[in-house]
Amino acid sequence: MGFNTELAGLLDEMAAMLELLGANRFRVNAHQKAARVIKDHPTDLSTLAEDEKALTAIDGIGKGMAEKIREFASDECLAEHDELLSKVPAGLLRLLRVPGLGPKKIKLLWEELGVESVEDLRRVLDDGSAAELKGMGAKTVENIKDSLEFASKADRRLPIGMARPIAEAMLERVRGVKGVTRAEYAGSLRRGKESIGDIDILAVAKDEKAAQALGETFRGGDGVVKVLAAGDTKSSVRVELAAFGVSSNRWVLDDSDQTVQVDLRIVPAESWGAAMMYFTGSKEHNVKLRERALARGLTLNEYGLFPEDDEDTPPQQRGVKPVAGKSEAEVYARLELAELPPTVREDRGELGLGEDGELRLIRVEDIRADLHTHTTESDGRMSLEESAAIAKERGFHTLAITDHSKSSAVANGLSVERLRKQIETIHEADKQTTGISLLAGSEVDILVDGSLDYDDDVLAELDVVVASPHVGLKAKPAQATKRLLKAIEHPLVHIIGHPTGRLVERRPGLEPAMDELIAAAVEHDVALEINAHWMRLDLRDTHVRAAVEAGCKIAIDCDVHHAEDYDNLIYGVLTGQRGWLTPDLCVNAWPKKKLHDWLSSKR
Ligand code: DGT
Ligand code: CA
Ligand code: CA
Ligand code: ZN
Repeated sequence: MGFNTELAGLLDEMAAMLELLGANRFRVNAHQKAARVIKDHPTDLSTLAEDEKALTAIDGIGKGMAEKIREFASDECLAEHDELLSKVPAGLLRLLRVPGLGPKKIKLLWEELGVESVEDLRRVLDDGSAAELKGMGAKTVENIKDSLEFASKADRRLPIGMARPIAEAMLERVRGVKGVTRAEYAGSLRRGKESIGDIDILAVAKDEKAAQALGETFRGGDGVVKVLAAGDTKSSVRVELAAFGVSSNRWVLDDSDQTVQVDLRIVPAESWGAAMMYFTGSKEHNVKLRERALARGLTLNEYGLFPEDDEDTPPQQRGVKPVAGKSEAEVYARLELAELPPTVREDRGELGLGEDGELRLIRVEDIRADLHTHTTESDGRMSLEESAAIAKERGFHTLAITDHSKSSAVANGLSVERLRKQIETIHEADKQTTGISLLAGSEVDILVDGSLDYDDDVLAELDVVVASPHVGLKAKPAQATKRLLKAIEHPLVHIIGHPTGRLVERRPGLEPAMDELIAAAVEHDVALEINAHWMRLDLRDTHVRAAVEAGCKIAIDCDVHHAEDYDNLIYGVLTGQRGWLTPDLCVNAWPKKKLHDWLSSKR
């Protein structure tokens, strides 16, 4: 684990412990915010540890937090964290992972009933003492019992590529119910996050009867293994991944853990926009919107944007007419904001987006080239011709074949001799093919010392060089930085493929000083890749954002091995959008001539 991730984890724990100990809200929030900012920061903050000015310049980091960063960098621990740990039983931290059980309830259970572990919790739920606590009640107890049953599985997140097909299938069921006029998914999935905690679906039903039928269909469908909630407007189930043809064997550590939660909320048609905004989140983005509404004398909730007043009963319950709420566009417009795409709603400064005119982030239909694909020559499953046919069908003007290099023995990497033959074959095929340009490339291994797997005279014969790390992915950050910098500085390299080698929810990969890599990539005119495969998404969103801010070129490539890998493009594009990527910086979105000119400028 890298410095940022580790420190963010400690700060999150501190926030929870502070809350359990009854510290003031402000302190709790400050720790949560700092954890989030640090986790998302593209640079390894230990490199800035002694530079208080640079640290405090980061939004969400004050003097106190800068000192903690320095302390963690020098001592590898935080005295305050240790001190808190001595006051809070360790078991309470585990209880925080039980869905529906926040610090408030845990505090109550701890103080009133001495609950300090999952076992204690089970006992007080079963013997009825929990239900007698003020603010608990039988229903809450039932909910916690249910959650507890799945608690061990609850902190696992599903990669977006596994969650999305399930959401699409559930949507299809929901839309098939008579009287359902509208249904979409919201939540982190709509925001295009790399991994998904649960799937959130919103629907509109034309009357009560339709709503009831909808609930029944949703809860009774194939693959539903557990119903967690069955209310008039909200249902919640767990579904089995396998029932949706989603194979999880490589992802799930625990064999029993093969399910994901799906929430359905039925919302009024006139609140559709407000509800989509609320349940799309992120929570932090919504907080910013509510503040903005208040500053304009308005109040925003999941039912709409209302004129503000100081009554206790929510406006929608008093028949107050909203000023906006039917569509997201209407709500954003009334708040004097551009209609922000879900992918940027993360409270990373997005309210300023589109202020000065058109907001134009990268889209799937902008992509006209793939520059990182494999064929049967190495570990791909398609021939050059098969792959070219698909690329052409997609309207691409260029396809580069980049099979593995000689060191990748497991991937049947090409010897120099085989590569030279392949270059000839590809150039010949290019002459025979109309409608698409075929380029001869290679995905060259970046060896552990940063040198490349072919000699320069061979590399110079290639139209495209993608240089990627495949082994030695546990190297220390400083070594990783050095290694990748060397590849970026190589004059024959066009693109750095999956720069960190991480796998979503499975392998952290390298943690180089991303800002140094980005600066070098700008200087040497190298593009950094967003590998669009949902198991990689590497660069990740926060890296893309830093790269875009520096004006670094980005490549979005599918790393095609199978025909269906072309369909992963959407995940790369969503990640690009989350990094505010515009088409002008994305080499795959360039017209053919511009792309080919750039490629040949390195020959
Ligand atoms: P996930 O499921 O962990 O990947 O992340 P999300 O963002 O899908 O979160 P989820 O499923 O808990 O809730 C969906 C959205 O609903 C969330 O992004 C914001 C909204 N929301 C849910 N609960 C709350 C809440 O207690 N307060 C506020 N302000 N918003 C909430
Ligand atoms: Ca969710
Ligand atoms: Ca949810
Ligand atoms: Zn590859």
